[in-house]
Amino acid sequence: MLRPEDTRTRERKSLTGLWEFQLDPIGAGRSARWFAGPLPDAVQAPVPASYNDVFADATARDHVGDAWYQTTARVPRGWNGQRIVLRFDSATHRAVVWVGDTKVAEHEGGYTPFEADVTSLVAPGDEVRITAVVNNELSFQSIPPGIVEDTPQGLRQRYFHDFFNYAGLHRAVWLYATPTTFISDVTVVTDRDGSTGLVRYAVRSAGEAPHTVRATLRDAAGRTVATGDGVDGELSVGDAHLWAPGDGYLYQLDVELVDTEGATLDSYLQSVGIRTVEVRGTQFLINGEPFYFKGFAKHEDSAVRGKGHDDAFLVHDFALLNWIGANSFRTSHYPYADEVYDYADREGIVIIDEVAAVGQNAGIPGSTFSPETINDVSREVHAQAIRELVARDKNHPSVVLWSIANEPESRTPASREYFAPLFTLTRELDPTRPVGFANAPTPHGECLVSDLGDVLMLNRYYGWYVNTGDLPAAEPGLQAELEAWATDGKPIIITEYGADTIAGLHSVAPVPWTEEYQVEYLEMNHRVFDRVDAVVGEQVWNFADFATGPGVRRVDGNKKGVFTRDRRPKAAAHLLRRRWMRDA
Ligand code: BDP
Repeated sequence: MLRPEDTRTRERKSLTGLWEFQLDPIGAGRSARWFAGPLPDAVQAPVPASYNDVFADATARDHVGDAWYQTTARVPRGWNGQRIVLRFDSATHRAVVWVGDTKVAEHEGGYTPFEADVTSLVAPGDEVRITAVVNNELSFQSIPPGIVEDTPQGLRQRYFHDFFNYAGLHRAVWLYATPTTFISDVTVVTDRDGSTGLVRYAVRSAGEAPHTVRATLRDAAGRTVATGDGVDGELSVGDAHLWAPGDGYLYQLDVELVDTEGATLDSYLQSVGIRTVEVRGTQFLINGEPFYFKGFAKHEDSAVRGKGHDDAFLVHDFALLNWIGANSFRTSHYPYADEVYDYADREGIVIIDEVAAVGQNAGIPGSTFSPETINDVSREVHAQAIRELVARDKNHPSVVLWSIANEPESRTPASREYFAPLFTLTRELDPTRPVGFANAPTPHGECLVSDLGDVLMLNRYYGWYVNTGDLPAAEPGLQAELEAWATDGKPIIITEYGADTIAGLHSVAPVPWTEEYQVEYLEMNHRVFDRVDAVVGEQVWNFADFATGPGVRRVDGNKKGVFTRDRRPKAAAHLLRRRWMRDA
């Protein structure tokens, strides 16, 4: 699905700002047709933002069920004769949308966009009422999974992942216009032949007017470097400036639909980074060069906004990634806002892109994947989430690896049966990128899913959850495990390692939760990584402290951040900076 853009033939209008908002704890609104008029008892809420923390009460924070958003928007006068589309960049975890009294969209999954052609329902110059009911309930058939319990005190949401179940309209909402004959999709795959860059493109279109496709590739200075005709083709770029980690060089592909007279019907701009990705033996190669992942697993998380996208945090977080010498991060544990990938493309930051399949581990052996729990229906929801992830992110040069789950139960035949078709699907959707999943502490020899991946992504906590506070014992344990995995002959990326740390808590001896312990913990891990050749990356859990549900192991959230929630460095940040800047 293409992003809304302003081009010579397209225009978009952002609907961010304050919307009318109402919680619906008893689920009355759908049958009472709240979409058919102003919400009965609305307050205002910001879009984008999670609704949980913006109000000063527990009702919104702990809400389980439907929440209603409504706005009125004036359709731009100039959009006569155009195709008009309403797009939500995300609605967590699912939504139904009405324009006026008409239902226009229904979407499952909280982290990918959806849209509806509303041309027949709106008139340029007129005002329209847009209503969305957003639901945050998690079940065994949702991604991520959870269980809603009906208690005497009301509905309670349980889930198996370690971050707060923020919900709402976390990203932008758009009205946009395209011509009625329009470009519906663009796919770009890049390769290289010596110093020549190859850009293979495929364009899909819809609409009545007869047309052909013209493609013009321009370099960053705006000079045309290649042109092509036809719905698909291969463009050659002599002496190409490759996209590479730390060098986010982008070309622009100007795609046009051209009518029989040669006039432009529609135009869409797709940025292109020319690069290759390959797994060879235990190496992860970008442009044929061995790449070592240095960075973090992150979260979309900040005070007040929750998971609401914020450009200031985007730019600041990337500034900190640069400062610390990181070259990559994983979008743990769900696809992030589109803006994040655009910015990573231009900043030359590498992304492991993860679908929201986190917590597929009910903790009871044998119970996770079963007809009564995570079953065939769940797998189809999961498959659809992968389809939407790849469709949205396939053209980003920053994305080098798909992660199709985080820490699922992976030692039973049922888990293998569940995952095998999902690996196949991901490779069919995108044969150009490797696929993996983040393995929980399922040891080598017991994991029945890891061999399905192209890389081994390991989340390991020796010295924290294992050998707590005992780094001398943790070190050989970690080393022995990594050496065992290395015998598989695949690259190993340590996708999580970390220690909870209260900023400002100090001790002479390295005691868990102190800044000193986090430093020594990381140093111990690094010694081991450096001794195992197959390790091609280290991503610390986590970039910053983040909110979680309540728990006896969580003090105001998860404190494994190298930065605090407001992005101040802990001592560990300086250690990482020294290590990661060493060979920068
Ligand atoms: C890992 C999970 C991550 C948690 C982390 C932790 O992948 O989501 O937050 O552990 O416990 O198991 O801090």
